[in-house]
Amino acid sequence: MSERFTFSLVRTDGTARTGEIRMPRGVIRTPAFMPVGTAATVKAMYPEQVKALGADVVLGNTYHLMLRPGAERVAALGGLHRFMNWPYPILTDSGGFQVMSLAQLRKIDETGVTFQSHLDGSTYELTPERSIEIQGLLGADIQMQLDECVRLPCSDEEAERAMRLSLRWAERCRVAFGEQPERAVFGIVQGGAVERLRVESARALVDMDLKGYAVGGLAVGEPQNVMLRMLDVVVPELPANKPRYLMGVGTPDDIVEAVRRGIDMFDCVMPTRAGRHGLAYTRFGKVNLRNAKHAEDPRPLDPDSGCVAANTYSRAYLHHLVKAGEILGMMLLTWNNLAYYQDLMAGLRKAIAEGRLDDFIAETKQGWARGED
Ligand code: PRF
Repeated sequence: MSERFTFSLVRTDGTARTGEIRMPRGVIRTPAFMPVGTAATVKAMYPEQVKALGADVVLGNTYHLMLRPGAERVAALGGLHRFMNWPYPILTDSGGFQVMSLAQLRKIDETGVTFQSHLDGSTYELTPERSIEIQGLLGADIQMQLDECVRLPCSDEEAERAMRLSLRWAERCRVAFGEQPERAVFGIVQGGAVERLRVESARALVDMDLKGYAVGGLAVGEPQNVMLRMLDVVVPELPANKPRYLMGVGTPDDIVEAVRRGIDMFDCVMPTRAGRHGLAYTRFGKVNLRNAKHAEDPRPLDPDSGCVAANTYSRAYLHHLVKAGEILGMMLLTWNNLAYYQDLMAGLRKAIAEGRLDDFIAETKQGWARGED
């Protein structure tokens, strides 16, 4: 049974939309949050658990997997889906962003980026063509163009140089990807915090007729209002009939505000990383389980959650596990956090379908502000 990669809108509510991305390995209900599975694992979670929470897609990383265990080895073992026992859609990031944040001795030029592995110092080269080749070897259903993301704040000249390089790399990725009806390669809008650069980047990518568009280079040090202003400028340039992905975002508040502005897909390490550092996301805001005030608190994180990690275990027990550095503490808090993020996305999809997104967001924010003590 082969099915082409398609996106269909189910309903809109203002600028926000809910829809479905279809491909042979499954359907992604949007707006979607993609748990991050950098090294072929969503850290501290079983794949079965990730799926049961309602995640339709996970993210993998070209950079990490090319270094270890290596893309050719994963391909020889039947691809990333089989390797990690996640038979559903996988999106892979292209590697450029991770090279810039993790690798040593990076050199970026027209050809691509050369860098030394953060694992053993050996030298690698990542070109747009090699990035697409690796993502193909992994078997990623949605592949990302190689791009250059600059940290903010930066000069307009620097933002423009990186944006134009990213456009040339987008075209090389499009050619390298070729015709693959069952899969997609997405372009990435860059341009720093400069509105005219963002518009130019979006228009040039739209001219390439890619199957989806990401907004990159945001949530890299700028205040939230700057990020949201860039979305207000970029989203109207993107075609309504293709998915839009805001990369590396974000907090629950960032997500609801981006959904309001028409973003369909998100990924972020926040729920998984925070879970390994004693932080729980709940309907009533963040709870730091390291805090001594939880030591004798018999209440669960959220008795009304459908997630066992949230509705069963006491805060006192979670506090103990975190203080004792027990693995189960990380597992339960990661589980709770991904459940919270997936429930939030389900709530957003339902609210859009019912035409009451603004009310849903207002109620959600009231819960965060209320706290619970
Ligand atoms: N480009 C790529 N991956 C990314 C980003 C980007 O700009 C970001 C920025 N928030 C996160 N992940 N390729």
